[in-house]
Amino acid sequence: MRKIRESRQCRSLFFALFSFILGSMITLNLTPINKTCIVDNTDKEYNIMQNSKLKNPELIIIIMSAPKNLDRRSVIRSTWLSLGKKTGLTSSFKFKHYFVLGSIGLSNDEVLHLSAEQSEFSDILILPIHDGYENLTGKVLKSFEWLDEQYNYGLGYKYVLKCDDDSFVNLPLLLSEIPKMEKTLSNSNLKFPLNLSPEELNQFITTDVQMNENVKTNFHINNVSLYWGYFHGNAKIKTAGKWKENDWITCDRYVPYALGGGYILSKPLITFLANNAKYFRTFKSEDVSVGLWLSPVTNIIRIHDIRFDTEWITRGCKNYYLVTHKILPKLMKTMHENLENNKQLCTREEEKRKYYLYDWTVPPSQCCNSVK
Ligand SMILES: *[C@@H]1O[C@H](CO)[C@@H](O)[C@H](O)[C@H]1NC(C)=O
Ligand SMILES: CC(=O)N[C@H]1CO[C@H](CO)[C@@H](O)[C@@H]1O
Repeated sequence: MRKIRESRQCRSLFFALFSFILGSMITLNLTPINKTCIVDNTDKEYNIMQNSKLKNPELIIIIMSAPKNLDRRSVIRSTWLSLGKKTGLTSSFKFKHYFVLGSIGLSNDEVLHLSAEQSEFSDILILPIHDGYENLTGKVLKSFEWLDEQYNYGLGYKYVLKCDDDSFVNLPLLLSEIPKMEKTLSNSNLKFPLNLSPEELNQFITTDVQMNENVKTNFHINNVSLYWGYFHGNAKIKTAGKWKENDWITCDRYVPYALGGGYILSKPLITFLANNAKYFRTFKSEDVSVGLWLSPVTNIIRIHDIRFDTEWITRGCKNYYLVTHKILPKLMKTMHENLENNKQLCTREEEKRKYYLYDWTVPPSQCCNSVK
């Protein structure tokens, strides 16, 4: 009797998993939820891009989510993603998004709900890892590995934006700002500080260039990678709480990193991270980890941009924001309406926290004082 029940459970689980797969998302093994039912899908050709009409988006957006956060995903789909899609129709700069979840340890109920969500939207990247804060870094790294692998199966892209399911991305603006930034950098001839055009970019960004001589003398924007977000250079090591780091021995502070509410990486950086994934130490904070992992990489331009409101708490609201973090669903709806009706993000611009323009000419300990 017991056995029969088990095998039935097994079968229904299998069907759930199967519809998951039909939902067209799985490339790696969907590691079994129950050890007795192993679904081993090692066929790399079986990948989610085969059902995709959009083969080569310029930008991939990965949104870290959690199985239970359906409401957040729904609001994001109906707000900033929907705006982005409208813009994408006319823009030559295309994007594609994935919500990223871990599949191990999900309850049957969660699997069923996710299967339904997946078959409706086909936009969930399900990774064979435990979902949760303890391994957010592993989850981000695994996403990079997956993205790198997919590149060879038709998912071409130039940039990846990593954000969270409480980040609001002003996609219409971002989709035009990325090519603009490329152009600005191209035209700069690497004379830094940048002789920026459009001029007003100066008030938003500061940059640092690490480049080999041969690339410098024959500069082409395609030869360099961008690491773009809101940087921190003198952050203290967390010694308590959810983000406590037990094993940080690198130095007295974290090394410069772009804050996790949203940052952009060029494709070669994704490849570098994916190729070396097994050698990296994973720290509690994924953004801190990415900063460390990328610290020795050359041919890279770090762009500190105050239009990334990506700290642990929002700095307020400015219409120039490209990404704003720690935004609740209700406010997302308001921002969406504002953008639709007034082409402006904020109901009222406000500044709750000061920002700084990162100073790349001084040691990191003095990077971030120039509060405006
Ligand atoms: C964390 O995620 C990585 C995937 O990048 C995985 O290999 C590792 O086993 C995970 N660790 C834990 C404790 O779940
Ligand atoms: C050093 C290097 O890789 N230079 C390349 C930069 O990009 C241009 C255009 O894509 C190439 O022609 C160069 O060889």
